[in-house]
Amino acid sequence: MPTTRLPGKKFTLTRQPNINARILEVLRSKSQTYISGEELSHKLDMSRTAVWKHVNVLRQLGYRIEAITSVGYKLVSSPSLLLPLEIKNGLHTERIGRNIHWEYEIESTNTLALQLAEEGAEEGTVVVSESQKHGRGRMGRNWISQPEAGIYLSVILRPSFVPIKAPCLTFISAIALVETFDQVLGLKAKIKWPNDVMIGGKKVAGVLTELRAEMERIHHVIIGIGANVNNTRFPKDLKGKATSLTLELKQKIPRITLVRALLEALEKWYFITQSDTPERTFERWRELSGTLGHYVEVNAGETIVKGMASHLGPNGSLYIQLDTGQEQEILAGDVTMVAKV
Ligand code: BT5
Repeated sequence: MPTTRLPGKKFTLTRQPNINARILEVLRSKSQTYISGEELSHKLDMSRTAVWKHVNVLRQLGYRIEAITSVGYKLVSSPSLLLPLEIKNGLHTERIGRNIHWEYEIESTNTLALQLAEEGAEEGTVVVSESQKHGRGRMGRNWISQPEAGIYLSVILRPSFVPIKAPCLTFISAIALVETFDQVLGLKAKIKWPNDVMIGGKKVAGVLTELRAEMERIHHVIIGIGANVNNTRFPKDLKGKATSLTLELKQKIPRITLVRALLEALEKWYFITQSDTPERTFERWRELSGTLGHYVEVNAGETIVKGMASHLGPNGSLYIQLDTGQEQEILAGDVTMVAKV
């Protein structure tokens, strides 16, 4: 199926998402047969000309809809883009993803999500894009975003708990990613502190959590997730350090199924952090961790620390047991597994 290319275009469907969703719903309810223009116009309460126009908008977005004069319309296939209509079709969440903002190309989904959050976007709003011009990592680094290959999305949360529980929010995204890869693909990934998702020692996904808070109250949190799904190429400096799901499984991966499962897992863990102690989230993180119990080198900006990654602090920090036997707390940094010499 040819892929729809809409570089730089705003998402036409966001203007009338409900009508287009309804058309798809009716077409999908009779996927084996043609549905007449008359029946469609009756069910959707619009003229046959209006039906035709909407069908054409859907076609521009990559839906293959056959139309035969005097017979009717039939949905043959859907695009592989992460369109809100596709994500929402079969998404079982209460809050996350009720509102989805899609762009073909964007500077950074986190930047737009921050802006929407400032403007009052509702909790659970998702910003998703097929490609990012300046995908952001932590500490001013960048995130390579091959168009239509990976998942680049941000979720706006407005948790009611105190900022001290915020580290849980970083951890739940990595937990949700690992659970999703396992549930959908049977792929076992591990978390590298704080929230890199690794397969066979190579990074497959990363999380950038940005928070706006006062001492007592969180205004909003943006959880930005980047995952390499059908990515086949990486820049030279990432050779041997990055991987993708398709490279691991040697097959094309349905991104939409993954996004749905990811949003569902994220919501499940978000609700757990709301209702339970941080320990429950920390416990799950520890189970999925590939860092704890290993000898590591941590680049913490000014200093390099070597030792055994022993445990997490209550704020999500990493404790390293140095060769001297002393413990050192790391608040932020990059962990590399090394051999003890
Ligand atoms: C992260 O930062 O891993 C967080 C990445 C978050 C990206 C998402 S995409 C959607 C949302 N919108 C954004 O603008 N960002 C979020 P960090 O731990 O700092 O890792 C960055 C480092 O990972 C880079 O310096 C590279 O070394 C490496 N890297 C960059 N792109 C990569 C990729 N596609 N796969 C694996 N490694 C990558």
